[in-house]
Amino acid sequence: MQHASCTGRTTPAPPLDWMSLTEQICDKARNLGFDLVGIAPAHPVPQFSAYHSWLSHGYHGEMEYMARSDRVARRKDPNKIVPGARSVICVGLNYYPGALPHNLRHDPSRGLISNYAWGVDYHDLMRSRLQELVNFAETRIYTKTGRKIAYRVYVDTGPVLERAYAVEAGLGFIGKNTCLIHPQMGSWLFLGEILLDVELDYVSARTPRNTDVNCGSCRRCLDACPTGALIAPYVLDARRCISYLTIELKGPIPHELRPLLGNWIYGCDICQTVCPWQRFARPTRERSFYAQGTASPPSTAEGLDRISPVLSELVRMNVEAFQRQYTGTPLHRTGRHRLLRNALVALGNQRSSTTVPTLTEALADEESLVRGHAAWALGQVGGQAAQRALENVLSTERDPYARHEILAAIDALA
Ligand code: B12
Ligand code: SF4
Ligand code: SF4
Repeated sequence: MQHASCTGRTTPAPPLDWMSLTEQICDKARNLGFDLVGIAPAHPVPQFSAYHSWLSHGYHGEMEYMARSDRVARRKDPNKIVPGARSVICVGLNYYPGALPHNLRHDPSRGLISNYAWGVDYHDLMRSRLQELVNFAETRIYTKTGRKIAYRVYVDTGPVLERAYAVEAGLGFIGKNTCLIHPQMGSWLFLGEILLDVELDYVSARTPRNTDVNCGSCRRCLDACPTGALIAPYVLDARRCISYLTIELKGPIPHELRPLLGNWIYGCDICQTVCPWQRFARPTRERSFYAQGTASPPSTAEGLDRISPVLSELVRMNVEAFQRQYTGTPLHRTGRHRLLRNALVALGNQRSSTTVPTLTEALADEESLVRGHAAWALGQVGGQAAQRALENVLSTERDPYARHEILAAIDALA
């Protein structure tokens, strides 16, 4: 296995002890199961201006945490997070759980869930391992110097441009799909960091192995994105991205984008699946990233139903069933109502009259978001039964949003 770590120094060599400490940290990270590890100086990254421009165009949509001024300042300068920050230990963890069997991948009656979400939620898993890594470093530094260190551990949710630091640490390059790609592993990688106020032996981001490779003239991801969210190479308008629409967006999914979602109900893998660098991807050693009860490739019926659920069964799921099925996985974050919202869009896109009874039931759901999307789906399916179901609930529906959807669907059928 290739590690983008502990090679090719560009900064003046620090004292020998720190060099060996760096090597020990890298070894420990690998022993903890991380596939990639590297160290970047805790300087502002050159990509900060790209992030700034991204915000100024409003591409972050409703992700206000991306634009809060205190967060922006921290993304610009890690010293605002850890005063005196000198190093960023960056790790990558392969999450590839194998491919979905072909018949399920192409079955429109089932929903598609991004492969990063098939198993356990990566946030806690990676954070606790990074904590173990920093405990290890802290003990060694304290033994050598008697000094306590200041640090922060982040996985995804912190105010850090994770991909940019991963590049600086030599973990890979940024593709036109905006993902961090490792030339020997592809991009099915989670990232995490430790910011600390200790100057380690920085691993060069610019090792020959990683700078000689990039996307070249390829643009498969841009051409394959169903919603046109990759508006230019390296620029993603999150407001159009299926991942944002199905996971981050709290309210209704914009009408004009619903037909473009196909049967994706949680996240989207298209711009990565089409990428030629993914031919190097190998299934992860981390068993907990496989769907419960499955091996790679996923095999048991229970596991398959969880990662590729039958849509009409999913929209009948009550809160208890949702908790049973998805607690501990990333899907739990969206809550039942948003997962059902997404599934109803997928059912609308399926346009099958066999789904009318299920959609009619969903018109009585306790959540107006669900009722509204059920109405839209009935409008897409069409036919007399769908029309009758919509007209029947119009007199009793009191929620303004759901009423609006019902009226729009009736109009569409007229
Ligand atoms: C907000 C967010 C999203 C948003 C916006 C994504 C985006 N591309 O901006 C949404 C909800 C859409 C999203 C989707 C996904 N996300 Co997300 N997301 C984040 C988050 C929290 C912040 C990303 C961010 O800062 N965006 C702002 C843009 C401007 O920054 P950027 O994405 O880093 O883009 C850089 C490049 O574009 C580069 N750049 C810009 N111009 C140019 C020009 C050139 C020539 C070059 C070389 C580079 C370059 O500079 C930018 C700044 O660093 C990070 C975690 C974190 N704290 O960083 C995870 C993160 C990026 N997401 C991750 C994942 C796994 C996903 C999904 C795959 C999940 C899924 N399957 O649905 C998709 C992938 C979609 C995609 N193509 O990006 C991983 C990515 C791992 C990797 N290998 O890259 C991260 C790092 C989380 C983690 N800790 O593992 N995500
Ligand atoms: S995740 Fe899907 S919708 Fe988002 S940019 Fe990639 S292909 Fe487009
Ligand atoms: S699909 Fe092509 S353009 Fe897109 S990230 Fe992969 S190599 Fe780059």
